[in-house]
Order: sequence, then structure tokens, then C-alpha cells
Amino acid sequence: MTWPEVRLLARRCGFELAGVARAEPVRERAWYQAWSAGGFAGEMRYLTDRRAEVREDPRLLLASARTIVAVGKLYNTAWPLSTEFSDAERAWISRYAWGDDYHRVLRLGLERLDAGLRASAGAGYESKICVDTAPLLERSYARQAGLGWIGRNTCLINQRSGSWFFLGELLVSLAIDPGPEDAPPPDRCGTCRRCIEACPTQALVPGELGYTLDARQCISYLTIELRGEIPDPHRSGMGRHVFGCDICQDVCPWNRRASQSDEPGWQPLEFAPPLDKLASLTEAEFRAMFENTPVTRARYSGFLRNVALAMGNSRLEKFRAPLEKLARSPDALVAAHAEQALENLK
Ligand code: B12
Ligand code: SF4
Ligand code: SF4
Repeated sequence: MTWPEVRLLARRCGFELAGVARAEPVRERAWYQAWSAGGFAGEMRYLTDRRAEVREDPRLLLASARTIVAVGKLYNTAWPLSTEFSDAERAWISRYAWGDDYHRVLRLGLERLDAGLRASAGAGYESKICVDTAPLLERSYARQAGLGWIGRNTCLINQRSGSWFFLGELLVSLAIDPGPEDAPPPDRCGTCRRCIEACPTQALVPGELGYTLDARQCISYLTIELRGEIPDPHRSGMGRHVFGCDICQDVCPWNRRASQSDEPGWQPLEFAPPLDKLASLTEAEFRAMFENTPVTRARYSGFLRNVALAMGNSRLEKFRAPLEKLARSPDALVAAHAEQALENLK
């Protein structure tokens, strides 16, 4: 198969963006190792344990891999940006987590792509599907395949579509020569620094590494990945975010006319749900409400911890009663954050 045929097939499998890269080490692996050694990954051990070395070379994931087909799936919808929406009584769940879990949706599309390539390849074909969780430098290979450049907010940005897209990859044993568009596009951030200035927790840090995100300060990490207590200095900066954060993409000029997806699964279950509604969810109700969405990753305890902080950050007296209830929670993490949030209402 040739690169134009692969692109066409990817398009038919539901991917608006696609490109081809060689399954070889990329120069960014050195940045990754420096980032990880610098402690920027916080407690995300899956980034720093023995799997960090696998990121050195994609052939450690599939020994016969010769090509990486990198795909992007848009998830932007017509709903407002977090920077346009100022109702303090309502929670912000980040755009990527409003609807269906992207891991499943992308995997289904990649399985179709895999079947198409397998049918044309014949015997000896080997492949591996990666979506998010594999130790693969997804943004670097997608950049290599021409899907976009890595912006100062560290997101992959496409000149025409913006940055609201997920990434997935299909590692294949086929040798597919990259086409003229399958090359890293120029960095189009220019002199802009909007994302750095807008980040409420100063997570986008300057340094020798170039564009660096200190995950330990990023609201996305704090609300989703961090299991324990949220460090005090970052609590107020989190505002009403209860799952993830979109600010550094909301302010990006390349997202002003960002393409929208027609996938019904990305529509919000409930746009910006009221904080008191979230605070009253039982564990079973939490699971039912967010079933098959990325939100379950925060777990019930972490989610209520975030809701408590967001209610405190709102400073609204109407949240006193739900916060007092959370402060009596048998979960010490939730109770402690609710108690601190109550202090904010004084
Ligand atoms: C861990 C992780 C996180 C962490 C750390 C984020 C980070 N920036 O590293 C946290 C939890 C904070 C996070 C947040 C988010 N994430 Co995330 N995350 C990942 C994951 C699993 C690994 C990323 C990683 O390796 N980070 C470590 C850093 C060092 O690696 P990197 O970002 O790839 O950095 C490369 C470049 O920056 C480059 N580089 C570094 N310095 C320099 C300097 C120069 C000069 C150059 C040229 C290059 C360069 O080299 C690095 C190594 O390849 C990937 C999936 C994957 N397997 O790759 C998804 C992924 C990056 N996340 C994604 C998303 C959607 C998000 C959020 C938008 C979710 C949200 N709304 O809350 C936010 C965005 C926050 C942000 N500004 O990045 C998407 C990004 C899609 C896109 N268009 O970019 C991915 C690809 C998942 C997916 N499959 O779609 N994420
Ligand atoms: S996702 Fe939010 S907290 Fe993280 S770097 Fe972007 S603006 Fe900052
Ligand atoms: S806001 Fe500006 S600096 Fe940040 S990623 Fe977008 S274009 Fe680049």
C-alpha cells in the first residue's frame, strides 16, 4: 500500500488526520528522558518506570515494525470554551472527556484500519494498535508523520484543524514510504505566548528542554492523575475544574477556527454540570453517570476531592451545606479537602 492509499483508508475509518512515519527512534526521545529525569512527571510512574526505556524505540513494542501510521480524530464540538463560560455554580469537565471514552472509539477505528492493511498485505503482516496507554511518544511520531507541530502548550497543533484531536497509532511490519506531506510541519507558535500567560498554575515552564510542561503543576494532572492530596499552592488556581483543563488550548489562536467533529459520541452528557449535583452523587451514581467516559479515571474519591475544592474556590455560600456533608465523608481525602474548602466560604 502507498501513503495516499493509507490516508484514504484512514479517512474511511473515521480519522480526519493521518500520516506515515518510519518506526525508528526520534530525536525527542532525549527530551523525554530529560523530562522524566527532571521529575516533571510527578507520580505518573507509568512514565518513569521501565516503560520509559520502551519509548526509546517503537520496535521495542513490535519487533517487526517498519512503519507507524499516525492518526488524529477530532473531538471539538459547538459548545463554549472554558474561557467563555463563567457560571461559578457549575463544574468544568474538560472537552475531551464530555462523551464516549476515546480509547475505545479510536481503537475501533484502528481495528478497521488494521483489517484494511492486513487484507492488502498478505502473509507475514504484523501490527500493534496504540492509543494513549502504550509507551510510545505519540506526539513526536504524529509530528513526524506531518499531523502538526508541538506548540508551547506541548499539544500537537494542526494548521487547519487546531489541537482538539486525539492521537492513535498503528505500528505495522509493512514498509510504507512517507509521502511529501508526511514530514514535520514548521513550528507556527512564533512569538505568541498566550498559553504560558493563561495557565492558572504556571505549569508551562521555560527551560533547557524548550517547551516544557511541569505535570506536577498542571490542573489536568492534579484532577485526574494525582491520587492523594492536592498541594495547597495549586488549589486556588484550579478554579472550578473537576476533571482536566482546557485553558492552554482555549486561548490558542490556532483553535479560533478549529474544526468540529460530527461524531455524536463527543457531545456532552451534561454540559458543565452543577457542582452541588456532583457533590451529592453516590459512588454507584458516579459510575453510572460517567460510565464509558474518561471521567472514571479520576475515581470517585478523587472526583469528590476535586468537586469539594471547586465549591470552595467558588466562595458561594450556597455550597456550605453540601461541603459540610462532604466534610463528614468517611473518605479522609474528601473530608480534608471539604474542610479546607469551607474555610474559603468564611
Ligand atoms: C502523560 C500524559 C499527560 C500528562 C502530561 C502531559 C504532557 N504534556 O506531557 C497530563 C496528565 C498533564 C496530560 C494532560 C493532557 N493531555 Co495527555 N497524555 C499523556 C500521555 C499518556 C504521555 C505524554 C508524555 O509522554 N508526556 C511527557 C512529555 C515529555 O512528552 P510529550 O508531551 O510527548 O513531549 C514531547 C514533545 O513535547 C517534545 N519536546 C519536548 N521538549 C521539546 C523541545 C523542543 C524544542 C521540541 C521541538 C520538542 C520538544 O518531545 C517530547 C517527547 O516526545 C499522552 C499519550 C502518549 N502515549 O503519548 C497523552 C496525550 C499527550 N494527552 C492528550 C490530551 C488530549 C491531554 C489534555 C488536553 C487533556 C485535558 N484536557 O486535560 C491535557 C493537555 C495538557 C497539556 N498542555 O499537555 C493527547 C494530546 C493530543 C494532542 N493534540 O496533542 C495525548 C496524545 C493522548 C491521545 N492519545 O490523544 N497528559
Ligand atoms: S492544561 Fe491547564 S493547567 Fe495544564 S498547562 Fe494547560 S492551562 Fe496549564
Ligand atoms: S497559544 Fe500561542 S504559544 Fe501557545 S501553543 Fe498556541 S500558538 Fe503556540
